Amino acid sequence: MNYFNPDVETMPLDKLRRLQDERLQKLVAYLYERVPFYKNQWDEAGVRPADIKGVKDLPKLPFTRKNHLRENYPFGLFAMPVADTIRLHASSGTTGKPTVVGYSRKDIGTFSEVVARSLVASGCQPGMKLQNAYGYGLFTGGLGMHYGGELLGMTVIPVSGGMTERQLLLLQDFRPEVICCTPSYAQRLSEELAARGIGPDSLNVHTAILGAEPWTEAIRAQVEAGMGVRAVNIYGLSEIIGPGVSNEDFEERGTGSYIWEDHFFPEVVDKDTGEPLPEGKFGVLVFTTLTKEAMPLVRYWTNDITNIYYEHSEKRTHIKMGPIRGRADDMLIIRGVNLFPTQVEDVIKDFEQLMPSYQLIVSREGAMDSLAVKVEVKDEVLKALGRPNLEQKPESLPDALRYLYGELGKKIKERIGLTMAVALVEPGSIPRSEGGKLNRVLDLRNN
Ligand code: DLL
Repeated sequence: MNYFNPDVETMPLDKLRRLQDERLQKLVAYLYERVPFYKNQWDEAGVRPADIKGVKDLPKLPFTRKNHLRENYPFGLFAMPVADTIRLHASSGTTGKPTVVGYSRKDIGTFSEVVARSLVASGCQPGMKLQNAYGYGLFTGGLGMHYGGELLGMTVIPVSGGMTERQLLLLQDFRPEVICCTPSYAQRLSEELAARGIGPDSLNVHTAILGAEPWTEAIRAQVEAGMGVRAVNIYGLSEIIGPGVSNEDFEERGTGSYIWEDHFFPEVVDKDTGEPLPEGKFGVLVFTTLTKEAMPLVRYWTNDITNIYYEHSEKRTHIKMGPIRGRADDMLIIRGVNLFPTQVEDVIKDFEQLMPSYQLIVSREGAMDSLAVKVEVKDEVLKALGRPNLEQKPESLPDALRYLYGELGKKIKERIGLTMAVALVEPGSIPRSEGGKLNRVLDLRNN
């Protein structure tokens, strides 16, 4: 099958717009009646539900932000009694209380369908086995992919995250065609396969569906070669539903992920002013859930930075989003320069001697923030140089590595505008994913 829901996925845009407009009108009336938070917020902004005729009127409504969820913890934004929901999930915030989301039976149906659409876009078919290495539990990744896989008619292997030995055993013995996990964990698995001399040809897996954290083309190349797969992006967030808000098509890899916009209406807005930005421009991604019942969100400020465009949407009519450049709240401000970790990753990927594994270390000396990047040198490069000890001073290293030190620092300065201390390290020495999301920034400033 080419599509899980061909009618919707290829619906002409004018028809799709009408569907979104109708759904949005119903949604605002529903929320105004049921959720005091929205009533108060919209009254204050002087907007009545009747003013919202369609998605073009969305900018009249205020944003909903993470702190609104926190202030209404745990169930204050629910639009139905908790007793009528059939599942709760939560995402662990970096600080304090988790963000809680609830699902009605219809919401779980929607969740399963958008994941099933995402799986087909990724290249899955009924009958294939899916090794699900996203964590099961309050995190939406595990159960979200599980239900979508079952709906599609795949055979789901609910292994959950981590447990590398077991993942490798199942990959070899159960011979799944598809695996899903975080990109950092797929990197880890690729490296473990290589370390054990398990060639990707000896496995049956041809597709890896990666998401839950930012990743890059360099990581795609590493995982595709290391596991012998096509690596496809899946994006989502708990507040909106979980995984399956958008997904790449396996034949259009690298051109963006289709947003299932009949359910999740996207906008991209300026991160400082909140003004809607024209198609293609980078800003904060904002979603309105058009069909959710238990906890719909209107203009939810995701904090994720990306762009959206209809260009390159060949197989479906829905809009695409580019890769997430970073989160507005992950943005480091170092000596006045805004920096997303992925910008450093972009520089690193231009050096074929380096692995796409890196760590940024932020520290403070006196009043000055300082930044260092640790990056791994490829094993074959070190081997060719007779395995120099990387702990010695850069000046005493072989020319090729001294040159690398200099060039990397120079390119970072040129492209990002920051001076960064560089440390080249042995492959495997930077922390790897234990199965979940990996944090590539070590911020020592508050210690
Ligand atoms: O990470 C849902 C998910 C599970 C998506 C499995 C994909 C696969 P949360 O834990 O609420 O939900 O985290 C959501 O993770 O706002 C992004 O910052 C980031 N994120 C998710 N997918 C991607 C991706 C799940 N493909 C937050 N690329 C989001 C970049 C991603 N960042």
